[in-house]
Parts: sequence; structure tokens; C-alpha cells
Amino acid sequence: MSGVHNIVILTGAGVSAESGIDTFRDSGGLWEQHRVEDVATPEAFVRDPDLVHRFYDARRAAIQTKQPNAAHAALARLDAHWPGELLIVTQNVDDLHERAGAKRLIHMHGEHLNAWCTACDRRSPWTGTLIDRPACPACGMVGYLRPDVVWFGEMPYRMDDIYRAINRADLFVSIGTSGAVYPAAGFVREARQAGARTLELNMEPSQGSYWFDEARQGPATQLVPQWVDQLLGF
Ligand code: BV8
Repeated sequence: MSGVHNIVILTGAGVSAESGIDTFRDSGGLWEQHRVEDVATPEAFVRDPDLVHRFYDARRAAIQTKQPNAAHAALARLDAHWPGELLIVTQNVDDLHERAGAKRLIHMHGEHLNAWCTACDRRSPWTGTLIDRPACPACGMVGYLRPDVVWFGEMPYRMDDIYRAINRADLFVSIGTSGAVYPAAGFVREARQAGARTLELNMEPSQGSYWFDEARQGPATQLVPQWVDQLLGF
């Protein structure tokens, strides 16, 4: 793909599906098992913190039993070999991108493997549970730790860095996301306005498919390595 120097890649739950991590909206997905407003809003956490902790403690434990797949590996390879600017922006809160070796990566919706102390505002690496109200490793306060994830109604992380990269992009690629959640679902239009080519790699057309110059359907573990080989000229 000539003339491509700066790339922004947005990933969603579909890139981790083949690693055995539930997506949100597919049949049997997380939002079929739980109501968003019961587990993924600040109001829910005030109303029933144990329900919210049970939901995130279970997911935090589950991702530690999963492995990155060929899509994560291909994106890490691209990150290692791409001479131009590259940024992977993931909506996922699992750590499979970094476990595959990706470095130029932003978790815009947070990370399961961190605990956030609302007393001292520090984030600490965390692999255990939070329902038992452990003390904050940084300030020692008890009962102030919450999952380090962006709930509905909360501002996603690093939005300035993300918009800066999108506005410099020649190519914007969206992988394994339904395009149902904003502001992430609006990035493709931002990228188009910045003059970038836009490509969607997804199992099915997303809600924003219309905005992409090209859309390829299929499993991420097939589409992503093919696309990366094509880009790196392998
Ligand atoms: C905010 C962390 C203020 C927690 C998450 C504008 C219009 C309408 C509504 C809004 C709007 N602006 C804001 C809103 C409100 C809301 C929103 O978008 N609501 C929706 C439901 C309408 N947004 C917010 O509240 C956001 N905050 O707006 O703050 C603001 C305003 C402006 C600028 C800045 C800030 C915060 C949203 C973040 C919430 N937290 N996650 C947790 O994980 O528990 S969202 C969570 O759901 C994920 O992170 C992800 O973002 C979303 C799920 O989407 P996907 O990842 O796409 O997963 P999904 O299951 O839906 O789809 C999977 C796709 O993969 C499918 O298409 C499928 O076909 C495909 N697939 C499946 N298997 C494979 C595959 N593809 C390839 N291979 C496979 N094997």
C-alpha cells in the first residue's frame, strides 16, 4: 500500500474472541448475561459494589487463563517492523496485545490487571480479587480500590493522544469491533476527515461499515495476518 506512513489501528472484543474471551454483543456475550447499567456504570458501583466486583473479578481471573492469538501476534509483528508512525488503540481491557509483544498501544477503556485507588488516585498492578476490599498497595487505605476500567458515562483515557494520531494517519484500520460504543465508533469519520484511507476487518459488517473505503469479513486470526503480510510485503 504505497503512500502509507502513519497507521492507527482500533481493536475491539472480536480480536480476542478466538482466545476464548467473551465479546459483548455476540450471542452469549457479556451483555446477554448482565445489564450494562447493573455492572458497567459509576451508578451501578455505588448501588451494588459487590455485584460489580463479582463481574470484574471473574473477568480478571478468566483472562489470565487465556493466550494471545494469531491476530495479536500479527499486530505485534507489524508494531515491531513498521518504520512509520503506528498506534494500536484498543477498547479491550485484557492484556493480550501486550502479551503478544505490542508496544505502541493505548487501552482507551482501561485494563483488568490494574486496580485504581479512589483515595490516592494511583493505579497498581492487580491480578487478584477486589470484592474482599483489600488495602491500596500505594497508600494503604482500605475499601477504595475499583476496577481500572472506563464505565459508561466516564471519559475514555488518552483521548488527546488518540485524536492527535488519528489526525496524522494515512491509514485507519478497525478490527473486531461492532462500532456500537462512542467515542470509539466515531474515529472512522474523524480519520476520513483527516484524509486517511479506512479499512474494516471484522466477522460481519459493523454498525459503521458504511464509512469504510474497504471492509473484509472473516475471523481476525485469518484476516489480520494476511493484511499485515500484505502491508509488510512479506
Ligand atoms: C463517554 C470497559 C463522555 C468496561 C467499555 C454518542 C452517541 C450515543 C451514545 C453516546 C455518544 N457518546 C457517548 C455515548 C454514551 C456511551 C455509548 O457509546 N453508549 C452506546 C451503548 C450507545 N459512551 C460512553 O459512555 C463513553 N464515555 O462518552 O464519555 C465523552 C464524550 C465525548 C468524548 C469523550 C468522552 C464510554 C464508553 C466506554 C464504556 N466501557 N468497556 C468493560 O469492558 O466492562 S465499552 C465496551 O463495549 C468495550 O470496551 C467496547 O468499547 C464495547 C464493546 O464493543 P466491541 O469491542 O466492539 O464488542 P462487541 O461485542 O460489541 O462486537 C464485537 C465485534 O467483533 C462484532 O462486530 C463481531 O462481529 C466481531 N467479531 C466477533 N468474533 C470475531 C469478530 N471479528 C473478527 N474475528 C472474530 N473471531
